[in-house]
Amino acid sequence: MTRLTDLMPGVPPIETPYFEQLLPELGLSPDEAVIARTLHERGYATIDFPDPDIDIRIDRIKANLGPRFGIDMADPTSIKTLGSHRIQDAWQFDEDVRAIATNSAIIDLLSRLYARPAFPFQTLNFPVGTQQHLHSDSIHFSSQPERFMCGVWLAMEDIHPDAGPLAYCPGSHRWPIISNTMLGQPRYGQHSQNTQGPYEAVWAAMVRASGTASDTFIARKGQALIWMANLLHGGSPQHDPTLTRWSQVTHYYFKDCTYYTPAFSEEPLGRLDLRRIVNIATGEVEPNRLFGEELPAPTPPVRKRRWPFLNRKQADQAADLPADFDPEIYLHLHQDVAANGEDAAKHYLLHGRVEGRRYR
Ligand SMILES: O=C(O)CCC(=O)C(=O)O
Ligand SMILES: [Fe+2]
Repeated sequence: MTRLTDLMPGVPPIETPYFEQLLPELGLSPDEAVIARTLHERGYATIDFPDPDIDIRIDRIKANLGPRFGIDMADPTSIKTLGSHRIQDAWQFDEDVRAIATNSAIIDLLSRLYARPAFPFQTLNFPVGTQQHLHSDSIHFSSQPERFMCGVWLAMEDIHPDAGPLAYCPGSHRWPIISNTMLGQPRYGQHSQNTQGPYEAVWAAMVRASGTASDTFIARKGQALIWMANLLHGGSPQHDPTLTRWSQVTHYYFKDCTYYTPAFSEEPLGRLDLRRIVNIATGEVEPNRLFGEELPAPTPPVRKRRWPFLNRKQADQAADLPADFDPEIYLHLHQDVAANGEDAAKHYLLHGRVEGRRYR
């Protein structure tokens, strides 16, 4: 008999309408089945991060990344919200960030929940709350087939309710994935600073219409929350600016998909803003695949046009500039770069990012 899991390999088992019936096929322990059911029904699940060394890792990460944020962590009365608020892909220079992202128990669990091998592709480290608008990651990094993406948010300290805890809207993973087609806005190739701005009013309207109250994750240090591709989440307002809210988010994709940014795509016209995804566990690029066929690698022209100072190889390897990157602030923060008369964006793309330099 055909396994239910094989009926639609292009839908994650935990997102299928016949989830309960296929659950026994996933090879989960009773505890894992509870996680699967919670994900299916609510779009998120909390776990204790499965790493006996997690406390030591957290201490080392804070010691390594702390000074890069330009925040006075030692003084409990200092304002923590003024400095830089995130470091993307610190796994490139911090072994503990990388170890958390590549935790084998997490990868193994996700791989069984999604019936495809999972791999981490991006890390974000935050010392304070993000106060980000409720959003779905689906517009930033999605896949074809869709929904093969999830986030794992790790609390790196006990989270205070006034520190702007992670917020999320239970059940919203089942709401429509909003696309440019729905919004009637062509946006292919138009990378803008405000990627998710055009979608925020729609998400807010859906939340109001559903009557769903968002919840916050008042986590203990070492607890983690898994969110599914389309779950609305964000950072709640930080009421006490002297508090920190240390966390690490790792985003995972699954093998044999096409990885792209829907915010800058027009899917029905075949215009996908393909991503060049590096698997953190192997350091290798994961090819974009669909129906077993490999799609051509994303062409650098968009990047080359945006950054004419990069040669082809550099443009291929460069990540995106952070949406809130401001060249003036960057040069102000890094007098050595300014003194050499270097271009701020070029320096950041080629060196600053990997060195974990602040940019705001
Ligand atoms: O930590 C937060 O406040 C939200 C982070 C987030 O939205 C993300 O990493 O996708
Ligand atoms: Fe997000």
